[in-house]
Amino acid sequence: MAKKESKAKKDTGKKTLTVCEATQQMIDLSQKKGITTVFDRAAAMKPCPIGAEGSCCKNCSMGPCRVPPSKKEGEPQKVGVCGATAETIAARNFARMVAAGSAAHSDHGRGVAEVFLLVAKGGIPGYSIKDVQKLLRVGMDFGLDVENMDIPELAIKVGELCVAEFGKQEGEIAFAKRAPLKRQELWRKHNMFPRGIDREIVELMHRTHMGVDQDYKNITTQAARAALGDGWGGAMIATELQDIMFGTPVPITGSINLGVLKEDEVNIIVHGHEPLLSEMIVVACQDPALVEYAKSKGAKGITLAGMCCTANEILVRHGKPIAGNFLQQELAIITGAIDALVVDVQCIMQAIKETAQHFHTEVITTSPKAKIEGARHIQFEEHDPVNTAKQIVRAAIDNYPNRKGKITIPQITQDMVVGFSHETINYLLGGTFRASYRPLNDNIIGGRIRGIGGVVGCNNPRGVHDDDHLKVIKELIKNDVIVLTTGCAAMACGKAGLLLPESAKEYCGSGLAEICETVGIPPVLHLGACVDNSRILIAATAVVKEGGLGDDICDLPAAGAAPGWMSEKAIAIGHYFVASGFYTLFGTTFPTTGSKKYTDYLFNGLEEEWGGMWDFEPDPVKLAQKMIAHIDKKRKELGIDKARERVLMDMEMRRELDAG
Ligand code: BF8
Repeated sequence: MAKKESKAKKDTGKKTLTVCEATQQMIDLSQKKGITTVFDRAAAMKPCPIGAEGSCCKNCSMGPCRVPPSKKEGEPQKVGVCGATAETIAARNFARMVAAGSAAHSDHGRGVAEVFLLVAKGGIPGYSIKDVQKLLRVGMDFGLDVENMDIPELAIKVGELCVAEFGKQEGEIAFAKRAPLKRQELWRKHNMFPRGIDREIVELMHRTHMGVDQDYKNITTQAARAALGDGWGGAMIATELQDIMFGTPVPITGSINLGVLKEDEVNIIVHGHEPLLSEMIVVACQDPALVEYAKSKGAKGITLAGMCCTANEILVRHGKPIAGNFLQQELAIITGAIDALVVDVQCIMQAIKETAQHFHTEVITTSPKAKIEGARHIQFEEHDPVNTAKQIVRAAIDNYPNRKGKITIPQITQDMVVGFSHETINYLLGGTFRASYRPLNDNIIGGRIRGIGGVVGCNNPRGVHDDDHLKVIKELIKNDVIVLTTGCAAMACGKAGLLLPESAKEYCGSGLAEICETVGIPPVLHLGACVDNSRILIAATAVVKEGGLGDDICDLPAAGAAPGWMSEKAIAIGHYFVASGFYTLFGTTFPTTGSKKYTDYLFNGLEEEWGGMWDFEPDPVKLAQKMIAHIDKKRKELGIDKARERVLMDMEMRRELDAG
């Protein structure tokens, strides 16, 4: 194995950009070569302060109107030309982020559902039904008589029902009925139970059009309905059907960071989000004929690595290595070793095409929804994914002899254990003989585990790459909070060694360390890609249903965070977490601070109405401490705070006890 990830770069007087040594090496190289990256562009372009705080309305051509907070005492707060108040404008901007984020996940889910239906009808070579147990469970959730249906018939029915969830006009989306009953009642009471996935997004866009909904609370409620349609709808459909087609993840080892690339092999990176094509590229890269073809071009073989959430998908199901997270996409090209950078949708910087001009790298777009000017387009043909995948792999191999200049791959990788689906957590943290959440609940009640933290989301060059995630998570596990992670946050943990069981000894409080040692799990559980935040909703619901920790998600000693968020999808996820009852903190920046009234509503007002609420804390350690304070508040409300006091022993005390 190559050299392990080490601590942050030493202070050289320059602003620290990353705590990932491989990333730092490539930033240095990019600067030496005069190639601009996201880090340079972020330094050169400061965020627009009015836009950043949600105080700019550009929803009609009477504006754009700017309504920043009044600077002087007594100065009246500005309103838009139409009279829209700062809180209405902030709410509209926020809601439109929710709409876009929900649309992104849900369109991913729709694509998966459509392909699933074709597979169920027997129409696509290469795909199959791998997890029959999950298919049966999903069928039951739709109220189907699964006992009297054969598997092909059931799969077709499930496919049809999932596709229909997107365009449904009335009723309630099916998977939201998996939530605790009390939560469902609350959604009904507040008129935020999603009817159909698309409908809620369309209605949200309508309501935020000029001159429609002008009540910030009402806008926020519809934003919740759209976001819940994402978390308990589009994203959950994506997760469930991907699991059924490609297999539900189980713990598997993998490795991460730019060092997974190989100088003497054809290197293909799959970057983006939807696993439909990447699953087939995994297969194509193992095709003996293509491996031979690669050798005929002088390469020793083919290395396939992932980037961003596609990386999480092929990692958790196939153990394929991850080249890096969001902020490493241009840096991978700068190694000079990428023969094809294959992208589909979401989180793909347009800059990769420009960066690739300096090297031989071929940027290949594959989705009709996401083309890049100047990039080669090989369309993913869902009726024939095997051939599309082979065509792409062949293109990468053909490009291998075109490499020019020196190859510079940072010799840094880190091993990790990933693939903790809800089903696996149920099994591992549950009973040896019968899978259940009982032992997990008992350990929370007994205080060995103080609570559950969900730490997810992006990298943002406005902060220090990976640093916020790691500081938050280390503070949580030090205080016995077990962490569930997804997306680029999960990759930050992987690079830092937090996804290894051994890390428990080094970083955890005594209670959590004991559990991790006994069960043999890392203190930070990698649950997958961003659509797999739906797994956190399911896990939280399972904890509620197991009993002893309240009867709704908002009763749990749990909290969520996205310390380095940047995308609209993150806002959608945050809003469905809040509407599902979680206290949810974002770092870096918060998009409504231009309106104190609106921000107060999100941070304080919502708790009374929904049980969950938003918060913002740019300091990662303080952010973690706020999560812990919330967890302790919930422990107190549940009457289990005393239990924890009895087990509050640090490592020193344990050693003394052992010695005594
Ligand atoms: O969906 S964490 S930067 S890769 S948006 Fe994007 Fe953010 Fe990464 Fe995955 Ni999620």
